[in-house]
Amino acid sequence: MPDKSINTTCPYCGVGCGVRVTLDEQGGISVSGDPEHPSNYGRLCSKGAALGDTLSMDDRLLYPEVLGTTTAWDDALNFVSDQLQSIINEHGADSVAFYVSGQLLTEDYYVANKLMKGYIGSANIDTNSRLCMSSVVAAQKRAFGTDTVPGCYEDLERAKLIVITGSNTAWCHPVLYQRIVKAKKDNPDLMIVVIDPRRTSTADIADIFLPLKPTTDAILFNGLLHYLADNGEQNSLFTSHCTEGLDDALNAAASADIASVAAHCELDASDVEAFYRLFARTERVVSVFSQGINQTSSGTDKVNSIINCHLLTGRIGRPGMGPFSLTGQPNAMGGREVGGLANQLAAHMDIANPEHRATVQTFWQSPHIPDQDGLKAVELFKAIKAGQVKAVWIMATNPAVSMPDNQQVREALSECELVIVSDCVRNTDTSQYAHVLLPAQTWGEKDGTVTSSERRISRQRSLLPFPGESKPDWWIIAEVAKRMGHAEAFDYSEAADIFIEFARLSGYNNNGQRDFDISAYADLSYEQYDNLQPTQWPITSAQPQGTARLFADGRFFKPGGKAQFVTITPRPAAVPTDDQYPLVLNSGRVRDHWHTLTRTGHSSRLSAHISEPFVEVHPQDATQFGLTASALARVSSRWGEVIVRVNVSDHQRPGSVFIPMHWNDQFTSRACVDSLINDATDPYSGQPEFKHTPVSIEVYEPEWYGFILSRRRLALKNVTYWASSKGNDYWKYEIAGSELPQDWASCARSLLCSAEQDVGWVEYFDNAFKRYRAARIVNGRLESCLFIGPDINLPARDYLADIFVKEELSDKDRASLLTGKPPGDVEDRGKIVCACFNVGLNEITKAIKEQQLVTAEAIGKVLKAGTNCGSCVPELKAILKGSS
Ligand SMILES: Nc1nc2c(c(=O)[nH]1)N[C@H]1C(S)=C(S)[C@@H](COP(=O)(O)OP(=O)(O)OC[C@H]3O[C@@H](n4cnc5c(=O)[nH]c(N)nc54)[C@H](O)[C@@H]3O)O[C@H]1N2
Ligand SMILES: Nc1nc2c(c(=O)[nH]1)N[C@H]1C(S)=C(S)[C@@H](COP(=O)(O)OP(=O)(O)OC[C@H]3O[C@@H](n4cnc5c(=O)[nH]c(N)nc54)[C@H](O)[C@@H]3O)O[C@H]1N2
Ligand code: SF4
Ligand SMILES: [Mo]
Repeated sequence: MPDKSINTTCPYCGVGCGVRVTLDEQGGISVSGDPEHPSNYGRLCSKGAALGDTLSMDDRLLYPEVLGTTTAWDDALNFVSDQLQSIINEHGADSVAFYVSGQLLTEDYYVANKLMKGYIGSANIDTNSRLCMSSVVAAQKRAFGTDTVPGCYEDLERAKLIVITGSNTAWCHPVLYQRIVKAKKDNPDLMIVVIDPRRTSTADIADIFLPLKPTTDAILFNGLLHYLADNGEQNSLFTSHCTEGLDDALNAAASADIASVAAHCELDASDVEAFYRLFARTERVVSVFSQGINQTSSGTDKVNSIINCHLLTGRIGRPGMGPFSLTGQPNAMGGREVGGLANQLAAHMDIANPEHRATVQTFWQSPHIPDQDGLKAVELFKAIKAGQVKAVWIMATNPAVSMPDNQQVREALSECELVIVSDCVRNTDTSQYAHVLLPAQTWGEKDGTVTSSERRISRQRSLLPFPGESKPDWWIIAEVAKRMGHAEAFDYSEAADIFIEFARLSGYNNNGQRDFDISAYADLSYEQYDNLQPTQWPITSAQPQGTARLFADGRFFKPGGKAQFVTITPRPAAVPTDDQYPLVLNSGRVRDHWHTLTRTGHSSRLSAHISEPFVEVHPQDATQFGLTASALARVSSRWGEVIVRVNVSDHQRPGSVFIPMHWNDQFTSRACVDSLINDATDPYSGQPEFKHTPVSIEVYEPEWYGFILSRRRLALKNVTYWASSKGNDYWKYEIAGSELPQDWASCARSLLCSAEQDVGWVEYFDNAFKRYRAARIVNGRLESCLFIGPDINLPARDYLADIFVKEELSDKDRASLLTGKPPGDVEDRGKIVCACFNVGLNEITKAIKEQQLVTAEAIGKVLKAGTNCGSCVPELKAILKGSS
């Protein structure tokens, strides 16, 4: 069999990169960027490049389980449909709910929404996009009358100014960041403004960096609106013909002069003015934004404050300009298209609109269509806790980790009568609460479509045979629907059937009233669906090649066709800091991990960059709270507490700390940041305030520190802190304990092996200095090792990784296991910076020093670091700065 190449789409972020997967004769797989895909033209970031590593993951959910027992599909599906139906019969349709995800494919999402809204007859389907994009949805609908991103990626290359607000593009949308970096290289006049309380890697390319006080963005953009109007930048032709509400919006911004903005946002007035001047004099400006804007309790207003500035200047719908919401998940946009939120109907129609309700119901010929919004995510879990919602079906999301105040979510799930979880992974924090587990196919197996941040619909294609009895999500939902008595409406044999039905609905009764229209696909054959090329909606008979930009004609989708200025009165965060909780907790992502680690946590390559949860604090705060780098800290809020490693960095604002969102109970003892996060939400969108919770911080001082490397995954006892990460041939555990054990030898045995495996030990004790080292060598190979000490000064971990690879240990290796020092001829690589080529910090600093390297390119030439996906280039530059 010759090599076979399949084009598909990356399952991680909303950039939606095209991926080319080559399967060789031996069943091997290689992954590269699809050079023809218009999202990435061949590029991939570290996560996309490592997709091959996550294909044969451990811990897959392979068979349905009901009440803890593996069952046949038929029994599991009958159980689910019977239970749902009996709860509905007894308590009504609103007593059941679906909680779904922007990681479902459009086809899965459409079927879930159809079952809940049209056939069960409730609007209780909400999605993790509530946590992610809902403020943008609400804001775009307020401004444009439709949830539409007007522009496209090419605008980033055609812009003269890119304003990046609340987006760590370098780490979260890395391929777009690379496109911006290239655009700036090609056109040094391209100016970049980065607005973020933290100095992230994205700020590396900023001409102006504004580290504003958290949550004050609406003040900054109200000030910009005022400045633009004052300085004659209003596009009067556009505002008078194409917009409404300008006067009120301007009145509300009247007091936002530069001095007061600078004072409120805690910025230098000269920097604010420089930003305003640049925006005023640059016609082609794109305003990119993401969760720093969306995830606050005033997120919807913040988005509108940005859009207002584009409406005032008429900078929308034309090349190189416009507000640009970056979508988070691979199908955050597709989910909105099919009406996956509790206040929407399919194909961009609204529950609140009677004509839309009639259109959808008639098209579906369904028994029901809700006329009231369903419960939004945070309300939904509260309603479960209150016993109002008695059954929930969770698909492709991990709410026990990712919801704010997740302790409440866990309690709600533990008290819920029926919890059904469809996932591809067996053990997640959420699956612990499931009565029914349904094994879903995942990326590489499933087949369908996703829509990227620029409205581009791309195919995810199946490449591999699926493992065990896993099934596509749409199939699982349709089978339950059939058993609930709706066989005809859910009679799909392929994903294509669903997509075609959806395409027909998008054109049904449309007549140009809804911009989401993909009716050109209404009559696709299976073959055409298979070959679908990445295309931006609307895709109609008039524009079968798709549409790069909307609103160029100044026509919007509000009644009367005009865009709406929204009057913005900036609001502070819902819960202010106080003496007890004086610091602002900010949370978000790291470069190489994806959300709750269910996939990237199993890749050693992706775990090398940052392998442990941390809290990042400014040096000033570190001094004030007595924290030292690499020690452990307890961070507490009114909602919970975590124990995490301390990073000290002047990239933080004083008074603010940052903890990543990824770590959870499968990987750590107590580091789930959402246990700290308040559950305040935005009043328009229901999106939670993940970026602002008051916290306190204190040193966490255990009696001992240590780490373990082990070939097997361990269930650790007798430690108060642990954080695990995947290495090449082992799992690494950073550990700490609050009590010294009576006897280290027996403690080590209880940590590392069962009684019958108790062989092969070599050990070293130094009781006076509370040091203990041990290794188990089985059949000549290192099976596990454990290093304990009284403080954080433990041996380097990285050289030990190389010992794990060896089939036979040398005397030197054995000695080094007990001395805790690399064998004389081995150097410690240091913390991994480049995940693609496994290049560590020590190697980089050494090369910089010895070879007098002054650019990231030069480091790349010598060590290859940064030359594949480029995601580490901002860090290489930071290292260069630090070593100059
Ligand atoms: N590596 C990686 N990439 C991802 C993901 C992942 O898990 N890992 N997830 C994907 C998903 S679903 C999403 S939604 C996106 C998110 O992408 P981003 O929104 O870029 O990522 P975050 O890290 O959540 O937050 C962005 C920035 O907002 C800043 N911020 C906090 N408060 C404020 C504020 O008040 N004002 C301003 N202006 N900024 C503020 C934070 O400091 C942070 O740097 O990433 C996508 N891409
Ligand atoms: N503190 C804090 N919390 C946050 C955020 C933050 O910035 N700060 N960001 C929020 C945002 S923007 C988001 S998007 C959420 C993300 O949070 P989640 O959606 O909870 O995170 P994931 O780990 O992506 O969960 C996806 C789940 O689906 C499974 N899965 C993968 N593929 C498939 C499939 O094909 N089918 C099925 N059925 N299952 C599959 C995975 O194994 C995993 O269990 O987190 C939110 N929570
Ligand atoms: S930027 Fe990276 S994670 Fe996002 S779609 Fe592209 S390859 Fe995937
Ligand atoms: Mo997201």
